Amino acid sequence: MSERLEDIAAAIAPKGKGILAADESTGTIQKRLDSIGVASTEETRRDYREMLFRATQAMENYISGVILFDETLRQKAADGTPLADLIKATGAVPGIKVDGGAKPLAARPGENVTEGLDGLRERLAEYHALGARFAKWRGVIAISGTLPSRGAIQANAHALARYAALCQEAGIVPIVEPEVLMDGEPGDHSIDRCYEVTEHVLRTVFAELYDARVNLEGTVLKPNMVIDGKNARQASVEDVAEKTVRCLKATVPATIPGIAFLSGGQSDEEATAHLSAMNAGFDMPWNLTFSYGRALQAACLKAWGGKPENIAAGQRAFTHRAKMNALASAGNWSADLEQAA
Ligand code: 5MM
Repeated sequence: MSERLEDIAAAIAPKGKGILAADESTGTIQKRLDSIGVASTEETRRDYREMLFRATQAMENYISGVILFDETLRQKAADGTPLADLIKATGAVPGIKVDGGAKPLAARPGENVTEGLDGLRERLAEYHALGARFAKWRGVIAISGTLPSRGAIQANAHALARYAALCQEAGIVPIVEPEVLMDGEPGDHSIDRCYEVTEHVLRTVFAELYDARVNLEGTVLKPNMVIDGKNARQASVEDVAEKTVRCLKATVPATIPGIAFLSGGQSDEEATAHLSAMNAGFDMPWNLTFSYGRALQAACLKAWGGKPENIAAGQRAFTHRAKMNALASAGNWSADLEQAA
C-alpha cells in the first residue's frame, strides 16, 4: 500500500466500506464484556477481537480500517499471528487510538479535555513500526443547560490539532474526532442545540488544524451526527440527515477526503439509516462513511456471549451490521434488508 498520507486517508474512508472502532480502553471493554457475563482478561479481550478480525467476509468486503487499543496492536492471535497481520491480510488498514482519555479540565467544572500529547512523538514512531498507518484522538464535548464553554471547546480543538500535526510528521493519518455527546447528562437537548454546538466545535477545530499546518487531504474527520439528546429523541431520519449535512457543509473544507461518523449511542439500525439517508439524499464533496464502535459490535458481542461454540454466530452478526453500514455508505441501505436477514 502507498505510504502517502493522502492515499491512506482515501483508503480508510472510501465509499462502500468503513472503519471498525475496536479501540475500547481497558475500562470500556470491561463494561462490554461484563454485559455478557465474561471476565475481562488479556485472553478474553484477545479472543473477542480475534473473532472480529477473522470474520473474513466482513473484513474483506466492508471494512477499510480497524482502530485498535495499544494492547491489541501488540497482541498475537491464538496461533501466534500478530492481530495487526490478521487485519492487513484482509486488505484493511490497522490504526491506533493514541489519546489518553478525557480528564477534568482545570477551572472548568463539568468539562473535560483529552490528554496524551506528552511523549506522543515517540509513541507514534513506535506505532508506525508496529504497522499502524492511521491514528485516532477523541475530544469530548458535553451539552447541558450552560455548557459547553468556549474555553473547553478551544482546549479540545487545540489538542486535536497538535495531535494531528504530530501524526502527519510520523507518516500516520490522523482521525480527528471531536464528539459532541448525545448520551451525556442530562441528555435532554434538542437537535437544534446539537447543531449550534457542533457548528461551533467544527469551526474551532478547523481553525486550529489550519494554525497547526495540518494537511487536510491526509486527514479524516470523525464527527457526531447532528441529533437530539438520548432522553429527548424526536427527530426523524430525514431531519438528522438534513441537519447533519447542512452543518458539515457549513464547516468542513472540501479538501477533507472522508468523513467517518461515530455512532454515539444510537441504536444499530438508526446509525445505519441516518448514514444511508445522507448518502442517498445529498451531493457532498467528501465520502461519508462510518467509524462505529457500539453500532458495529453490539449484536456480535451478544451473539458470541464468550462461548467458543458461538464464534460463527458472532461473526455472522458482525458481518450483517458491517454489510448494512457498507450499503449505507453508498446510500443503498433500506429497512427491508434488515428483515430479510
Ligand atoms: C470503541 O470505543 C472507543 C473508545 O472509547 P474509550 O476510550 O472510552 O474506551 C470510542 O472512542 C469510539 O472509537 C468512538 O467514540 C466511536 O464509538 P461509538 O460506539 O460511539 O460508535
